[in-house]
Amino acid sequence: MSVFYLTTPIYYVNATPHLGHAYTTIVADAMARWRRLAGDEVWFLTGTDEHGDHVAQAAAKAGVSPQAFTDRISSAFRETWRALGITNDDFIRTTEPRHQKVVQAILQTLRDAGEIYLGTYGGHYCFGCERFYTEKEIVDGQCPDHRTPLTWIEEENYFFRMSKYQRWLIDYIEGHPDLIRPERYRNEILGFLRDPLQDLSISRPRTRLEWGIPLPFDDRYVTYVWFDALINYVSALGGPGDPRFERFWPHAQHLIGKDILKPHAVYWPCMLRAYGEALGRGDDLLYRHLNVHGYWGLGGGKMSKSVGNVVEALALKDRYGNDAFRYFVMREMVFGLDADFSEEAFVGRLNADLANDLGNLVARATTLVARAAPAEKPQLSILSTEDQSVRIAAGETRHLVERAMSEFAFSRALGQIWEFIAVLNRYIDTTQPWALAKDPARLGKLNLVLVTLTDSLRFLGIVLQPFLPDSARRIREALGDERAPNLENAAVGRIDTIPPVTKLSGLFPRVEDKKVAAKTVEGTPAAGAKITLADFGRIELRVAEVVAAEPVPKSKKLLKLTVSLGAEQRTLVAGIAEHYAPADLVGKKVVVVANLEPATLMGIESNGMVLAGSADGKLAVLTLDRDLPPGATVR
Ligand code: ME8
Repeated sequence: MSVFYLTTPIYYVNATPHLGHAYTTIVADAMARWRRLAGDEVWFLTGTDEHGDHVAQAAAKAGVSPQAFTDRISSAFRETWRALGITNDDFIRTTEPRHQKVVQAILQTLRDAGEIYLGTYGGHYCFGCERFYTEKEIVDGQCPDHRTPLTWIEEENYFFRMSKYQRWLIDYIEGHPDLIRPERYRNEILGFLRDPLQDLSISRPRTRLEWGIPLPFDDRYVTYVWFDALINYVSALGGPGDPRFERFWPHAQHLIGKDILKPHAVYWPCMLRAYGEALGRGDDLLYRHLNVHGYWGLGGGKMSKSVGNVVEALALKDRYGNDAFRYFVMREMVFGLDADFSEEAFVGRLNADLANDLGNLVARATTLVARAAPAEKPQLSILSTEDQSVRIAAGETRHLVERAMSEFAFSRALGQIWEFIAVLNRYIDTTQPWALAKDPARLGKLNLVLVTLTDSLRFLGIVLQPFLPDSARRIREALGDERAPNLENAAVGRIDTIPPVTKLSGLFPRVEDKKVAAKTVEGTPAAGAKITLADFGRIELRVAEVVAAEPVPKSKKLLKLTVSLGAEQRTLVAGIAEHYAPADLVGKKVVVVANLEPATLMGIESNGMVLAGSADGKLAVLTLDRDLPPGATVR
């Protein structure tokens, strides 16, 4: 057993929770659950960052006091995490006395050690970012982030002697290759550290900002919000000397988005080093790992809080369920890289991976086992090669998932579990238990298949728990598996009897594409309403020749088509797989909408739409009744 301390960023309370916050918190939750499953002693912290200009301004705008405002938004975060089934052990707010006490103690220690001095600073300040920008960082005289004019501010402030740690920090990062991971972010920080590091201004005059933690040695100032916020990771454990701190801090791992890499990879290690030195603990206070993920975009654009749809994206959890939401975000984003969120991609995965692969497997397997109710005990000594290979695949899956999780590679971990699900679906197809059941001479064989399936579902009910907690629990319940889920039990080959099993179907109901389609075509006229010729003229219809066609993996309905429009070739995804074999389409001249916005379906970008008519379940693609060259206009 090992000890594990995991934190998320503490989120600003100037806006309500959205997809980005939810992603970080969900992966942190999956990781915390995974480590608990492995028997580790886990402490999982999240919380809210409540001081600073951002929040003071948002409260003023809302016409309420900062405290009332932060109380309200902080509760919204708590509520959202509760609704998402997040299993954090603590929730810290930076306005709590337990936090303020530790911040002030650290400030005093650093001041006494000569690490903090009073100096003058003049610079270009962005109120949105709450920071000064160097000449080099400014873009067209504006804040590179907000694209708003900067304000020149000159004032006396307290500074932390961060510059003196530059050499040490470079050496430390180089000596600890997995301190910052994935590697791209480590390289980014080492690149940044090639330029001279400045001292860090850690105070704000109260004349400008009241809403903060007063400096213990000069109450004309409050603490700079980043200096205050980073300390939450320590204050939530009570600070040095507290038994909880001494137990968990040596195993601290932070999880953040790439937007806040610099404070976590530069300011924070320097602060910890300075504090460690002042306490005579040297490098002992450094965190173990900084795990950095990429950014979610919406429909190819950058996601921003000012755009309401980031909040809407999170609302999809209510429409499709928590497990589906958790699955989608963890599977779709490769940890460390950026990803794009769309409802179409969400529904695509829900139907293909959850309803088809997992849902069907569970329904088929539980139906077979529940129906068979075998009286005889399976003879495990005569396992076939197929039965054996399922056991081996389970062992490998566990091993590969463990490896992926140790690297925070959530998407890869899920990919491995889904490969095992595919093995099981194939196992059912090959062994055909329904046929074995009809042949009294082969009941022994049937029992082996059933015990293998039951055991495999027990395995899935455990390894899926961190990712799909509700569904995993339902699987374990259907199998009457009352053991506490833990990785030790996650193996196939542990049971030699078939327990009574309850049929479990509809774990993930399919979402009819129509529902999504209905949503995405909002704004189009109702059926029967008239449109003008100009309306029709906005649609660019062209003749296209199909040059290649292939099925889209894991989709029953979709075909990937490569079409020629004369001067250019395009990829289209068409929902016609149930009506046409790919080979029948190649060489056909069809009609496509050529100016449709691109859409990503099952990970493939579709640039256009093939016209087809349908009636009574029959579908026909529109073709030409005499030849025209590809690219010809249709009107
Ligand atoms: O920065 N994609 O708080 P914050 C992925 N209070 N993750 C995203 C995201 C996106 N588009 N948008 C936000 C702060 N996040 C400070 C942190 S920590 C001591 C202080 C997630 O409310 C991601 O985890 O702006 C990012 O790092 C965090 O929300 C920023 O949250």
